[in-house]
Amino acid sequence: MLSLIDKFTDWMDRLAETGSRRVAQSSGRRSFLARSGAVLVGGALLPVLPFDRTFGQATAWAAEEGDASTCEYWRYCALDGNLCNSCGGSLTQCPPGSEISKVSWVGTCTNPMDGKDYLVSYNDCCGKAICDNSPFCNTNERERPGYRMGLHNDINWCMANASQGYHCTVAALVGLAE
Ligand code: ABN
Repeated sequence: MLSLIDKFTDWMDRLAETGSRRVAQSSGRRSFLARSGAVLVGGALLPVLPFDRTFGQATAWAAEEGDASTCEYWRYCALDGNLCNSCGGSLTQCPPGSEISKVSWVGTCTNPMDGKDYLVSYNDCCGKAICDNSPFCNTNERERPGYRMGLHNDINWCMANASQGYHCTVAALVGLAE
């Protein structure tokens, strides 16, 4: 008597056989070989193709130096707010209990390590009382007065969140400024 495993392997065999017969019937030997060749060559080339391997980790391509708990840190060049880094969060992550703002202010800062300009997104962390455990930074490079609305950053970016209380600000790299 056939065991369950034997039955299963029989079924798999039949499935594979039917599949191969169908492929063989619907295509000539040449086109079958050409297609298999293309699949093999494609598979071998895939790992050497030049695609972004950082998977969104901006710091992988920007050399870093400096102390991210002080206002002098290079990414904070256009910041107006408290540093989440000193409030239980990090340079890019809101402290527990607060949530990232839906809108942000984007500044352009020069990285002293490579001399290149980077776009930095300043997002406020919302829904918690202001964090007074951090220095208040008001560097504001390239910021303009309130009547130039799009260039003004003295704004609570929690305005579009359900809970609009301002807690602190994070600074994530967006990309190279061209
Ligand atoms: N973007 C920081 C902030 C929050 C409240 C008021 C002014 C600035």
